[in-house]
Amino acid sequence: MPIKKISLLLLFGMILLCANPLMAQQNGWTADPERVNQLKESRPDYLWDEAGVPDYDLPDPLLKPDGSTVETPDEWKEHRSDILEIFRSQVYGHRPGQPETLSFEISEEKGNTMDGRAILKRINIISEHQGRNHQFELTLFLPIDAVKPVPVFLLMNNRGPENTDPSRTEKSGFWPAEEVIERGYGIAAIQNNDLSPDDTEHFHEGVIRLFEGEMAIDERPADAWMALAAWGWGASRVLDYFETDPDVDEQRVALLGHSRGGKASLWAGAEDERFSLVISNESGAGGAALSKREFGETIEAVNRFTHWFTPNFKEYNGREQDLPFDQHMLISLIAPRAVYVASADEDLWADPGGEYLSLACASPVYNLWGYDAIEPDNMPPLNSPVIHENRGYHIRSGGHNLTPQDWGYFMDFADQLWR
Ligand code: GTR
Repeated sequence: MPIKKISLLLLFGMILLCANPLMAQQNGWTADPERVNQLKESRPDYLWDEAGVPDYDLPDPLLKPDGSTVETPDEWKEHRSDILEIFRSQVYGHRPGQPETLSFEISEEKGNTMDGRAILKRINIISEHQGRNHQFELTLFLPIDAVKPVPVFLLMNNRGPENTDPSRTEKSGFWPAEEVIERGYGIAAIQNNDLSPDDTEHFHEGVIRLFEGEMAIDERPADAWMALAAWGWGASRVLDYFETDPDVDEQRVALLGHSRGGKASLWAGAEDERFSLVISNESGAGGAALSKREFGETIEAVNRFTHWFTPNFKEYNGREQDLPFDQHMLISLIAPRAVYVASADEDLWADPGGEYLSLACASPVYNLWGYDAIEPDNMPPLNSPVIHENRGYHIRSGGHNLTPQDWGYFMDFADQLWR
């Protein structure tokens, strides 16, 4: 869809409710002034100060092109597909569905790992399409003692595979499998690089080539699916597998990603409504953070990773205020399912304030089902998660990372949601 046409579609009305409320908040988290000053000095080309956030208006996610407002979950369904289409064409691209043939092969099964606490399954997820093949691996640990089928946390791993070591020789706080098993949940991981190498030159050499063949190298359309969408496509194929595994409760799967993985998990959660909980950890620009705040990483900055977003998204470099949508609408695509957004205090590049606001500003959509509003001017203090029924948020002290502390909060949220 051409950009002009969408502007007409969505620029009808704006909500001011969400414009710059963080300046007004009294008790919640605010950035450490020393860190702000440091960043202002070391990276003066970016915005680090709440006071510098431009006046911006956010499109009302409930406002329809004819000027009327969505009032019921039923009306939302149709409007939701229009919004989904905008994100497909402008930001993340159109991804395909299942390949012609999809099969699962258990490559290893151990009935007794982690000192007798877990079972391990390693599964090859195999695709065939137009004579081409692709294969990627799923690692899955399930607590032995838990009542089956069991809920599972699935990480889209954007770091090295040693972080999700199936042999448990290496252990990493990025994927604290033993702790998750201890809490009675299953834990799974896939490697983003297996689906689409996280590299400007080679990103098409995974599932994009499976579908597009050599065409995938050039002459791709301006709304082509790119790496972020390809990673999420893989997460959906994992759900296809979960539906066949009687030990896994496919109605209670949490999809989780950190940073670029968090951008991908939000998008995968929008594309595939089978994920009942979507978790974004420090996903920042092009993820949970509102673009129009222009705080920390901008659209132009995140587009230096040319293989993540569609060519169309590059048209918005330096033009945040012209966007006819913003990332709160991405979060609203997850409604009424559960969503959790997490930030870190020192990670101002990812704009914790903007991440919180996206979640808060998706409230009108959650209200359609009677869920309460998250107040935009009420960020919680450090290390104090807030849970609003099916939505959660925390800001952890420390830097850009996914840590056992974050996982602990996610599991506390899942306990409330699922138990
Ligand atoms: C940063 C990038 C972010 C984020 C991050 C990551 O350098 O600017 O958008 O995705 O990398 O994935 O670790």
